[in-house]
Amino acid sequence: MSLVLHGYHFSVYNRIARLALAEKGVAYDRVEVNPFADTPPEYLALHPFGRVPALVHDGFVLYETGAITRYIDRTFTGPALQPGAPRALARMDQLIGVIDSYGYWPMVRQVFSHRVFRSAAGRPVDEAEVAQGLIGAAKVLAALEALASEPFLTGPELSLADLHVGAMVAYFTLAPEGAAMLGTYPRLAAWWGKLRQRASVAATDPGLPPADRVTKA
Ligand SMILES: N[C@@H](CCC(=O)N[C@@H](CS)C(=O)NCC(=O)O)C(=O)O
Repeated sequence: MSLVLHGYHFSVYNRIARLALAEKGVAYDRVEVNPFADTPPEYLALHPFGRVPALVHDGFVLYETGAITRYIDRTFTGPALQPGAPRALARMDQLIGVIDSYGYWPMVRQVFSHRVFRSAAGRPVDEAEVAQGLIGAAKVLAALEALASEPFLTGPELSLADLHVGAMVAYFTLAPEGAAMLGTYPRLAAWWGKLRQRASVAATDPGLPPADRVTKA
């Protein structure tokens, strides 16, 4: 069996796919692709939009992280990462949709990228982007707080929603303003306090770039 995840080390979406593979206990190979640099034509043949990640399983090519994680869950043995009950499953899909559509940009590309990643890489930080990101993030966290179950976002068991939202929250809370904001949402703060202790979260931690690297997250 051949299973290869093509992705960028610092990509939050790449981490989501890695979290799903780690939680299922699946072994795989990785190919590093930086979508912010010159994307090689071989990669564009896998992903016409040039984003990461893409998964190749015995010749079957799949891109879009939500499709990848659902495929991983359905294909491999290990704990189920999607609830069976229709409403819990709908909530999982909704939470993933909310964080993709409304959370990724303000939480990751504005707050994390500028406050944390750029500053670690020694690149200029745009304070207006951080400020705008925090406004957008507050609306997203309020929505997630209202939708979240306990102890996991969709109920008693870990689901793909925890991994999808968790990867974004991991980056967001590396910014001091992000950590402070999450702390004002008790349900999310308690959820993240437990989720962050999982072995999969530690195993997929991308760290931060060294100061002289010119890269984007
Ligand atoms: N809808 C895509 C989004 C993936 C995505 O945006 N990945 C980022 C890295 S975190 C990327 O490739 N960005 C490159 C760019 O914006 O040009 C998915 O779910 O996989």
